[in-house]
Amino acid sequence: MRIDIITCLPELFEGPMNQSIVKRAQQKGHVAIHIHNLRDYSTDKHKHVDDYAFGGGAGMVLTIEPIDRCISELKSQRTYDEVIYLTPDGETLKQGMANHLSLKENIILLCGHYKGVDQRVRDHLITKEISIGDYVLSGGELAAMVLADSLIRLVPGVLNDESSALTDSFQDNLLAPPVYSRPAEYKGWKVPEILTSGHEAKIETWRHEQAVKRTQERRPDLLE
Ligand code: 6GU
Repeated sequence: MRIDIITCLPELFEGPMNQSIVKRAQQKGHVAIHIHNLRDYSTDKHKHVDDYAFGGGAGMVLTIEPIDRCISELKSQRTYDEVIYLTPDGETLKQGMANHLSLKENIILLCGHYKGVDQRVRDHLITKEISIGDYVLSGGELAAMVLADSLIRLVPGVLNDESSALTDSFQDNLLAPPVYSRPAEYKGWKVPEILTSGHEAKIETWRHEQAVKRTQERRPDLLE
């Protein structure tokens, strides 16, 4: 999978995209992440990528020209399955959407900023609009990283069997069951006996029961 990210703040991606699972996924060749600085596609001498909104009102708007130039250049090099705009008024990201998108070959993520982007970008260049939840972030960058991380861990080969994405919370509309590690007793706090019993089938049943219980208590909406 190849992910091209278009942003005015490329430095933000340096840390999160170069650690842990996402770093290893790139090193192993499962994913390639390319960050593009929108300013590099501006033609004016001050490298502006935003301007005042027609009709007035507070806040600057990302203009269509640099965005179109960047997306057109990328599209001339390969075919993209989706051109995604991260925006609070997009469709809310859920595990099902992540599963679906993780099967794509090439995607572009456009990070908005300021008061948003010229509507013509959304009407003519974007194929999908995604939000990561009902709250407002200062820009689409953190949302793009959240989306990218959620996709990358699902790409076959990225996770090993032990940390398989299939046992994650939400994967079957259930939250994950509690987990424990050594020591079996600490300050008198004991690990549930079943987990140290060695009965594999019983442990599986227990884990499923715990997952259902936790989901009923914390997220009953997932069971509806
Ligand atoms: Cl995608 N962008 C911004 N700016 N805020 C958000 C968001 C996206 N998703 C939730 N809040």
